Amino acid sequence: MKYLMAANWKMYKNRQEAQKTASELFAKIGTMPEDRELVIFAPFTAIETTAESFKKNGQPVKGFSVGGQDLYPASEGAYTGEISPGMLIDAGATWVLTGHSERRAIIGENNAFVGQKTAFAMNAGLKTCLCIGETLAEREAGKLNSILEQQIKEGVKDLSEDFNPDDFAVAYEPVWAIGTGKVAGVEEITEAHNLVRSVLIKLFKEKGKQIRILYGGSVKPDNATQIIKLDNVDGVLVGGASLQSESFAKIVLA
Ligand code: G2H
Repeated sequence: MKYLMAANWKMYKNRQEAQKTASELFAKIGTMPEDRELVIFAPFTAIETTAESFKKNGQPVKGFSVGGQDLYPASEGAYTGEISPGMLIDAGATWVLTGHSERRAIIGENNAFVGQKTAFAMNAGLKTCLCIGETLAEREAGKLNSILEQQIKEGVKDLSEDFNPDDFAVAYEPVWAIGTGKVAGVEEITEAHNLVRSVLIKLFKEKGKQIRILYGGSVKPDNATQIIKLDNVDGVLVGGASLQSESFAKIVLA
């Protein structure tokens, strides 16, 4: 299983900025170490230029991928403002995020809709990273386990039986640790990731052991090494610290 080192650029970077950061990252990392791979979840308008920045002699380079931050679960149609998996693929994306907490909180996406998106993306041939995580209020009310279990179950409920576990990942991002500078402690991360793993095994048996579980929430160059060493942490999803090539290159190589 390769570590998945993912950047979520959120609503930052125009095409020129994306091109600059991606090219710098490409140069700083050079050959991607065999035990890991990188994906940049870029804004829609910057997917193509980011994917182009990861090419050598016009060919995509192993270990460097680009994804979209969301999709609409339909191939095409009258869905003003939305984007289809085919459009993301056409722009150069091979991955997509579903259920990021900012979409759940700001746009109001619920588990059922996130589940529809996840299955639709996978069926359309996009590798998919389903994001889950509890709010501080949910954690304090002792609902950590039930919230995560529910988010996973509904998030994967329509996945077809024969999906490839390399093409699917779950990102655990405690909402209280996102962009706040508060990192979950080693014990909190371990507890949550073990729980996610046990739910995945319950749902998918052997295959559940091969699905990558990423940690997200204020990951920085100085805590990345400690975090990816933990059991059942198979990568990271990085927001703020992925915007500069310097800090994200350090994380990718942590
Ligand atoms: C969580 C994370 C990236 P940050 O949203 O998905 O952002 O690293 O800024 O906490």
